[in-house]
Order: sequence, then structure tokens, then C-alpha cells
Amino acid sequence: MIALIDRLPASVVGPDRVADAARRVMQRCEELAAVSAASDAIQRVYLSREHAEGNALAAGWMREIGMTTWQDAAGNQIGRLDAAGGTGVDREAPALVLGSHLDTVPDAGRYDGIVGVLMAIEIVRMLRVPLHDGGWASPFPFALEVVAFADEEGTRFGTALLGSSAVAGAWKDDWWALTDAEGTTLREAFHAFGLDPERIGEAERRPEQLVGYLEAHIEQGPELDHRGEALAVVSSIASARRFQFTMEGEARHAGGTPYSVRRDALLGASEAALTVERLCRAEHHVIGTVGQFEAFPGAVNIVPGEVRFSLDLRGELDAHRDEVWQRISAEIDAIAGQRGLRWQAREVHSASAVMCAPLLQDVVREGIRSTLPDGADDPAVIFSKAGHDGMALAAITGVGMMFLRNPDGTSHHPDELVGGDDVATGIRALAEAVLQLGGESRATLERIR
Ligand code: HGY
Ligand code: MN
Ligand code: MN
Repeated sequence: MIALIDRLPASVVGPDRVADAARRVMQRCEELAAVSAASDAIQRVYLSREHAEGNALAAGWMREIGMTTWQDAAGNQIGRLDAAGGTGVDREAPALVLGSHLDTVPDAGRYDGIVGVLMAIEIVRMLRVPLHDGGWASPFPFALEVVAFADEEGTRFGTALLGSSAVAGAWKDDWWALTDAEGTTLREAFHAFGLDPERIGEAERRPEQLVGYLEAHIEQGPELDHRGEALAVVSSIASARRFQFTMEGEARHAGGTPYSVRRDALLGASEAALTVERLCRAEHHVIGTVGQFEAFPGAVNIVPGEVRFSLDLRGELDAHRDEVWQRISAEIDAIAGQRGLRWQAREVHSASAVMCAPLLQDVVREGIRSTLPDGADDPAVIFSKAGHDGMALAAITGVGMMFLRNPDGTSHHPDELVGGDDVATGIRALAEAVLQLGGESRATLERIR
């Protein structure tokens, strides 16, 4: 089958053009990597100077291809090409949204989120059509938008998907009191960034304004690398729950306090962390991680009286995740009882598993197929163990994702990698997916969920 993309002029979509686009993506990943709060690491968190600088760079790249750009009321950076109508452009057409996030974890890699935003810009560059007035438009019955989400990771305030939750109309008022490590509230950070908390509702998009959301992202796992394949269709995005634990015992002298009277919070919390690992290892669909762990008062010669630690718990389905959470909390209760400790867990983030829209899975599959030799096996289908903005957007539109090979699956780490060739293959695949979608009837497009 001739791929739709091969019907476009080689001067636009030929291998040289796609290679140019991939080179631009890789080079811009380096540019964005330099926009960091740290001189020796990559860190770009929500409502920071680096967030503003990253948005400004992305806005410039969006405008460069003729997109109208704006920063929404939650700090997401958006670009739009209206749909080419009969006589001009149709400013009311629903949009297919492409993109990912520009924020990072601490000491991040260069590609998590970033590569998806930049690939989206290149796909729009390839598929846009010129207008008589010198502008550009989407050739489809839908507009094309690129969104650089502002806070997918939740690094600064602990609650993830803030930018995409605002777009999905799922903002929670009790988030305003969230504080960062310096004690700055989310509300104060909004004001400092130049955003008005009272206008957060303006970021919301309604289902009828959207055709769907398509995101390219590195796999953040080793499966494609092990399979020797560049791309995969994402079937679903794992559910997530995040907790902040406090384990309390009694701070006592490290020398004079016999073991028989100790209530050592660190040992209780350590047993809890090992329990998470044991229970999750026994489950193939649930993954638990204790990523933060701090003992107080934290002196070498004092038995720790308190430990604060985090739990990141994910499951292919909400039910799997919640059943293991029940078992984890029951065992932690028993550990605390045996050690004379008190514990509490505050849930700071929860997102349900999201099944990717069947039609979007199909067009991503066709897009990947267009990059494979005739007779090749079907593309890999992977459920995402990493969280993504699509978890929030699924509340208002259909979500599709494509994974790129991520050597060793190393991610959330400076050694995170993606190959330029795989980015080129991904650009071609996702462009084909959009072209396939463009050929669907309006009735079909309205049913994407
Ligand atoms: O944590 C995650 O899975 C994502 O990278 N935010
Ligand atoms: Mn991430
Ligand atoms: Mn990500």
C-alpha cells in the first residue's frame, strides 16, 4: 500500500527533508537542555524562569512555521494552524493536538517530553499548506495544534499533570495551597510567573473543540531496544497514585538507648520500602517505587525519630494498583505495630489508567507500518508504565501515543538517549498517522474516544 505521505512532494517529505527535520529536533533538544536551573544538570520546573524561557523558545519555533501562538492560563505553550476552509481559514474547526511536555524531573535527560514537542512542530511543518496571503494552514478538516505542556512531571509541587489537567477542566482548588521545597504556594508561584489564578478556567478546552491528542514519547523502558525496533503503538497508559508517608518513632541517644526500647523510624520505613518491592515484584502489572527518603533529626548519633518517604505506585489497571495498595498498607500497619511506630500516608496524586483510542492506535500503527519493509511483522504494542499528559486529556478527547526506542530504557537520568534515525522514522510515522486521520470522515473524527 502506498503510504499517503509518499503522495506528497519529495521536496517536503522526502528522506532528506525528514533527516533535516530530525537533525533540527536533536539540535533543539540540546538548546532546551541548556535552559536549566542548574549549570551541571537539566532541571526545568513549573512556573520557573526556565519554564518561561523554554516556552519562549518553543513559541518562536511554532511561529517560524506560521502557527498562531499563545501561552494559556496554566502556562502551557500552544501553537495553532487553522484548517484551510473554502475561501480562507476555518477558525472554528476542532483541532488535532500534537505535543508533549517541556518540564523535567531533577537531573533530567534531554528527551523525556521534549522530543515529542519538537517532533510535533516538524510534522506540522511538513503537512501545512500555504495560503494566498502568505500564511499557512492545516490541509485537513481539522486545525493542527502543538501543545508544550507545562507540568507533566509534578517535580516542583508533587502533583503531576497540572498543565494538562487545566486543559482538561480538571483543576482542583485545593492545589493552590500546594507548596514547593521553599514553601512557595502554587498560588504565589502563579502570580510570580505572571499568571492569574482566578483565570485558570480559561485554559479549559471542551471536547467539541478537539479531534484528538497524539503524542510521540521515548519509551522510558527497554522493550523496543530489546526487540530491535524503533517505534511502538501505545495501547494504554498505566494508572498512578503517589503518597507522602510519615513514619514516627522516638529520637533517642544512639549509644545509650538499648535496642529493646528503641522505636527507630528509619528501620520501620526501610522495612516498608522493602515490602513495597516484595509485593510489587510478585505482581506483573504493578510497579512501586520509594524515590524520596529522609530521616529526622538526621544526626549520626541519634536514633531517627521520624522518616518521611514517598511511594509512586502504578498499575496497568486501576484495580491491580488499588489491590496492591491495600496489601502494602496492611503490611506497613503490621510493621509499625511490631516496632511501636505510628505512620500516615497522604495521597498527593492519582490518575486512572487510560486506554488509547482505538482509531488513534490504528493510525499510529499504519504510520509505523509505512516505515517498515513490505511483509514486516506488525509493530510492537506496549502499555506505558510511565505517566503522560494523555492521562489528563483522556477526560475530554481520544488519546494516541507512539513510543520511540530509548536505548537501555534509561530515562529520568542524564544518560537518557534517543537515536536521530529513530526520530526521523518517528517523524515520518506520525506524519503518516496524521494524514490517515485527515482522510477520515467528520463523523468518524467526532467519535474518536
Ligand atoms: O513519572 C512518570 O512516569 C512520567 O515520566 N512523568
Ligand atoms: Mn518523565
Ligand atoms: Mn514524559
